[in-house]
Amino acid sequence: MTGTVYKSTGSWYTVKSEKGDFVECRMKGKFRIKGIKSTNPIAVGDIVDYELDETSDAVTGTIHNIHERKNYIVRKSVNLSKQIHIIASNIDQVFLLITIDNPPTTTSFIDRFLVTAEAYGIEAILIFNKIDTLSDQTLDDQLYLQYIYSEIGYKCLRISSTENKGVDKLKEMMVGKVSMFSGHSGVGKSTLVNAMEPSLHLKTSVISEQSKQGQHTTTFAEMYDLSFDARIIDTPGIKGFGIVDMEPSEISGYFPEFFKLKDQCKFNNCLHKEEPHCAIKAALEKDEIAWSRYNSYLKILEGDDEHYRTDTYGEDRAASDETRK
Ligand SMILES: Nc1nc2c(ncn2[C@@H]2O[C@H](COP(=O)(O)OP(=O)(O)OP(=O)(O)O)[C@@H](O)[C@H]2O)c(=O)[nH]1
Ligand SMILES: [Mg+2]
Ligand SMILES: [Zn+2]
Repeated sequence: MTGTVYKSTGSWYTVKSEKGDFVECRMKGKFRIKGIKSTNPIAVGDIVDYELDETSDAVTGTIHNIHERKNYIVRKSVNLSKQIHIIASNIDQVFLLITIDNPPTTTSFIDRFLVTAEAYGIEAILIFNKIDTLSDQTLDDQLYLQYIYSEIGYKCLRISSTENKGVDKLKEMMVGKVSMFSGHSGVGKSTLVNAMEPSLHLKTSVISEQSKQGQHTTTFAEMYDLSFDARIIDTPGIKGFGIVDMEPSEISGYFPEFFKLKDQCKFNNCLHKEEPHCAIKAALEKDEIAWSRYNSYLKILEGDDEHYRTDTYGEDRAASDETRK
């Protein structure tokens, strides 16, 4: 039988069959997909072949094959530094939820996310959430960010999940597709899913007054069918996105506004650092490229990934426990 993985908790996978019922499945043995070293062999969104177990009273199944993934999005694993964690697969578009100060989302985080999505060929859309909370200052910051990213060509939405503003436009963009919500803990991913489909009652938590951080309320990625012919994958908050195995020369290709100019650099292997007659640096001086984007580029080039070391939450722990067995 064939089905789609809707939830994965490390050792059990909730699979939706083609008929529409849900079966709890385990994985047969230890099979790995060639070329991917991940802490989780099966991810939400995977299409799998499974058999129903004959022995158990409850209806359970065993997965024996994973269909080839159209795409997938990963981050570096915390505990096993060389490994990656597949957040979800077979997605049509990914929405990054951004809040300006509750919690703060940095441009470096946004840009790593966008580079990851570009590298995996998944359309990324930015959602500025909690627009109801903006002050004069943070409104300026929000509009400036929106300006930078729309100029590059990224679609941007302004939403208040709690006041239901901008939600209808988002729903329109989701019809007929599998979408994923991503962003830091506390930006309102689950709240936004609830705003679109109140009957789901997903668990949400207020962010800490003191640290201005979320509380990692959602601990496993999970897919939901929505009533308007759309599917959404809600994911746990993330501190950093893994830039996995990227050659230095490749990185600027994932910054669309750099990519457009790079043929004009004097050297065709220009890394846009100290090289003379660099079109990207010239554009930067003319304010045609944002400094924040250039700084993110340099950080990725240097392989600076301090973000990941402090990133811990349930999904990773469960997945690596499984790996150790
Ligand atoms: N004022 C305001 N508050 C919001 C909005 N969206 C979410 N919140 C609040 O932000 C807090 C965090 O929301 P969650 O939905 O739990 O955040 P999350 O992104 O799912 O967090 P994790 O599951 O931890 O990754 C809750 O108290 C929400 O009520 C919004 O648009 N405006
Ligand atoms: Mg959540
Ligand atoms: Zn250059």
